[in-house]
Amino acid sequence: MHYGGRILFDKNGTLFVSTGERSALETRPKSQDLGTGLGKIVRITKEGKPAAGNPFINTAGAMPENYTYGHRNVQGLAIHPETGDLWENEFGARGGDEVNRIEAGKNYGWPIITYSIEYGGQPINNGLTQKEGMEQPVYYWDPVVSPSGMTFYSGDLIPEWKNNLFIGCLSGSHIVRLEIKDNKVVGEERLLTDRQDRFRDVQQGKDGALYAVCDGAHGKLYRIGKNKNSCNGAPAPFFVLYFGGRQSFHRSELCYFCAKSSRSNLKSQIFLSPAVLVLLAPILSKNWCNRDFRCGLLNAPLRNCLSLLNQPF
Ligand SMILES: [Ca+2]
Repeated sequence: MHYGGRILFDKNGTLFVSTGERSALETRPKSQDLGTGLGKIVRITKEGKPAAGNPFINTAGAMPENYTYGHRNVQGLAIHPETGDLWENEFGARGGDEVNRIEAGKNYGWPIITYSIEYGGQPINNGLTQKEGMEQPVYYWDPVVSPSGMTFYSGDLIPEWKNNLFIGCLSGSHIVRLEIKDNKVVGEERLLTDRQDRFRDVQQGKDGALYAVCDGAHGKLYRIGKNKNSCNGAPAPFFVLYFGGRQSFHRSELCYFCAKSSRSNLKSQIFLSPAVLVLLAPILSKNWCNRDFRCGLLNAPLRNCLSLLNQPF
């Protein structure tokens, strides 16, 4: 429980790594202890050394790798494409899942301040939510969504989503889209709420579409792109292709549908066998929806599809 474990390179090749506080009452206070690596975001070189300029390098007793502290379980890291700021999401306990903008050396409060309560219902630290010297979250959820991997959208395929933050959600079973202005969240939409999948990560592909992976016995890879044409009269619908199965297509289903957004206003939904869809793909791509529809996706094992993701290495 609560190992964090998200990693992200910045444009200089410096590595951010998130660590959890292990979810136990006795390890929880370590989030505030700069002498440990629990409940932190650390910043290191490719060789594993503390990165130059780290905020606690000259602090007695502090681990020089530490970059920020007071985190519970950071599952998402992403860099804003315009500001270059690092953002994160982390789990609260019951209530209080957070989105934070990360600044070097700052204390993000756990477990001194939080908008969550214990899973059993008791307050945490007498319900304290604010304290001087500790950062407030940019945004938080109550009830929780269990935020996981996330990315800012910087592609050209869906211009209206530029610089929006997309977060895969586990217990929430959807993808959150956050509109951000002046470092504040000004809008939230929940995508694919009707799929009932646990979204583990969402990343932008080289083609400008978003790709999301789900865990569970029927793990799926979703591709979310924009439909250039109107489908069934729906204005500017989005096109979603997904396939499921246990790392193969033997148990796959393919779903092909158009919707204005993630909401359950599906205009059409057709289930086809993979073989049939491969045959139809060139026709569908030309006449139906998406100029970037790729047959290759359908023939490739899941691991090859994942290699399409544009990981920032
Ligand atoms: Ca916090």
